[in-house]
Amino acid sequence: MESLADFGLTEMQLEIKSLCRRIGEEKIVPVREHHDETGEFPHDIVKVFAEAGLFGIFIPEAYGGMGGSTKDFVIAVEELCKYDAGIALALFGTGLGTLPIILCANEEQKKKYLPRIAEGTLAAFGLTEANAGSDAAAIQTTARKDGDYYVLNGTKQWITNGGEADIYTICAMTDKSKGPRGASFFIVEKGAEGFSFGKKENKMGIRASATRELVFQDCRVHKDNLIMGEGRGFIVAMKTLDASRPSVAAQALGIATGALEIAIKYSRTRQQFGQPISANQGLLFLMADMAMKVESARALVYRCADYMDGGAKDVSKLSAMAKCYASDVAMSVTTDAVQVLGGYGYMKEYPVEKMMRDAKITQIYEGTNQIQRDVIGKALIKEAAQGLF
Ligand code: COS
Repeated sequence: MESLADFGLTEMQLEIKSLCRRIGEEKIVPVREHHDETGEFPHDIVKVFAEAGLFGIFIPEAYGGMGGSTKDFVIAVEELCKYDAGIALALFGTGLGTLPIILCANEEQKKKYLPRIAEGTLAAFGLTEANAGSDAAAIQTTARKDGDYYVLNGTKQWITNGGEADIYTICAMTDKSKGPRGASFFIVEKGAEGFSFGKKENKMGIRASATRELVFQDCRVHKDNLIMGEGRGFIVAMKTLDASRPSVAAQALGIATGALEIAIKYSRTRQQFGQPISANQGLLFLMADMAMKVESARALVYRCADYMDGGAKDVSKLSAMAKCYASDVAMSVTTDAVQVLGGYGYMKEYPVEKMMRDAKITQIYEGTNQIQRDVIGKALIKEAAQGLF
């Protein structure tokens, strides 16, 4: 569905959109049910993403990428997620895993890792643990200095692209006594001694995506792979999440748009009482409300991307707003889409029930929507205290 506003998309963004639409229709739609049912990782589609250059969008030109903007990436993610948010997650989960390197790594680290990722090597972000989700500073994984190396011990949980990615950005405590100021970020490669993969999760939605434990048992990581310096890990994590939340917002927006399109098309063809069900005002108004929510979420997500692309540093509030609002919209719109399709909507014959399951995670990961509201609320109080309004 074309948005009422054109949002001033550039030539390049329109090209990205149509490329992703083609990949969605031709490559993703025929296999999405299979991946949803089996939970099999979509290696073939990842290759398609790589060949189309989609991994290069978020990598700066100097390191072999396209040097695309946040908005370029948001548009790609939105479009792909109209078709399957779990499959597309291989791509933007890599974006999340790469952000600590793009935003905070030194020149050597960038030169070593970013060109590989631009070509389609998967990356993953390892922060969460069994007892450290919203309370990100409570992580227990440790990194003990030993000569030129750090020795990592601990287990990361629910890691997107876990087991499939080759490059991992991992948060571990170099000094537990310092709380958030004792955390540090490391780049760890698959195959490193003492690094293995644990339980693979069986999920409600985004089932094509691999979500797995990462296990570190005396895993030695060279000090050259420390990002930014000891004690800066929490800052790396927060900067990364601020920058990546618009991608989750775009994922939610894509899911909502996909479900809305299916609901509208279905309502024109499904006949009851001798007329299409779209002739009933009850459903027509419901779809109008769904469309208003999607349109306003898109305006907020694009506004956030434009703000970030303008070089703004204080992005936490807007990025949290975009993620929180778009994901709440996705949950509500997909639930209503199932309602429009009625009994058919509840069956696997149409993908709206899958979209409803996929939407749920967007309210939970990369910071629950309760955490987003906390971030937004605290930012508002800070602005008031600074006399900004
Ligand atoms: N950017 C840069 N620095 C930030 C920051 C941000 N957005 N938010 C906090 N910080 C800094 C603070 O300035 C503070 O630094 P100093 O110690 O130098 O003063 C430090 O980080 C700790 O901040 P704070 O005390 O606010 O930390 P809290 O433990 O209260 O946590 C929240 C703050 C809840 C916002 C944070 O833990 C969070 O985002 N949690 C959700 C994590 C998440 O998204 N998990 C999902 C898994 S990852 S897919």
